[in-house]
Amino acid sequence: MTDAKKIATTTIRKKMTRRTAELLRRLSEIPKKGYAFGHQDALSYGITWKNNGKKMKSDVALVCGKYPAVFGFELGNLEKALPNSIDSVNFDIMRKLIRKAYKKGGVVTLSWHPDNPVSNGNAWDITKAVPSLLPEGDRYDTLYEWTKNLAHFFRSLKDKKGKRIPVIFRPYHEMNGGWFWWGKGHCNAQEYQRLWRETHRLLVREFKVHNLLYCYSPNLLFRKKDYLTYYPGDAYVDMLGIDVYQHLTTGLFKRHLKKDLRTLQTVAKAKNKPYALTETGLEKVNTANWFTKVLHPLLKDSGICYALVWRNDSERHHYAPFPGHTSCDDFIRFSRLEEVLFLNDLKR
Ligand code: BMA
Repeated sequence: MTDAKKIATTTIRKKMTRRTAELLRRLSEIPKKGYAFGHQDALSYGITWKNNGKKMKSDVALVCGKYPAVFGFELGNLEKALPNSIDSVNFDIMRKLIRKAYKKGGVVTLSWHPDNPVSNGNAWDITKAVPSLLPEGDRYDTLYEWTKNLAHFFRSLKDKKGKRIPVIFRPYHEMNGGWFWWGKGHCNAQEYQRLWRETHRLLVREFKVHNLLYCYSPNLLFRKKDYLTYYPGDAYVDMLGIDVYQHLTTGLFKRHLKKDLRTLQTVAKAKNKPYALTETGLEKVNTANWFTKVLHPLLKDSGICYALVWRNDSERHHYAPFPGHTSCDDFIRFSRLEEVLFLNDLKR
């Protein structure tokens, strides 16, 4: 690392708000007690309801009486300054829910599925785009505008006293898969890293956003050495993650997750950064005792700070139980396990 870069890095770290540094410390300390349970869009909607932002509500809480400790929110569409996310959550309501989650001691993590800046299709439109977003590219102005719109939202996340709420930002995820425009096959590792660093630079330097922790999260790996292929560098990443879903058999999921969690642990320990299972789940949760017999045994000694299951969109697309679901009893048992931390277990 050149001296100039070293100085730049130190400056960036120093600007992090006190609360953001505190969030980083909290995340590092969670594994001493267990791991936190997270749910994507937990507060925004459930299978039969939608939140207007006035009160906390969650399918998970309706089932087991406890709120998740980690709350996922999705930012897709915010880059275009649209009023609602790609999953139909109004951003003003989202802001209110983030405030409530933080006030109660919860951890907030933000995913982002931005549209394809070249084709105007969605995040899954794999028209080549990354090179054109880079400073020398012909769509750099789009990256600038989009990042500005995100920054505006991040800066608006404030508690009652006007202090900025710290959140985890997990952009350009699952880059080692080929399904997103920023993923494998649609840009090379160097272009990806430059996109990440430029986004980071714009947020920190240009738009003065200092309440974010940056999380790097590839999808399921094939080889251990693949974890860092797209890694933008220690100065641009605060925590490490991995997304591993059960798409096929339980046996395969167990084998894959076990291996990947070990990789994650090794890399994160060497880098001294907290790490998490940033997305997981079995769609529809239709395996008996999945939470207590499949997921938990894999996670309990993994050292992760949290595991987040994906969203409860509909009867066909959900990852957490809801009242009446066949996995409710198992989930209640899961929620009572000492090592599984819910909102009340995370003291700030
Ligand atoms: C995917 C699905 C989509 C959703 C996207 C972003 O896994 O749940 O329906 O739009 O995540 O949240």
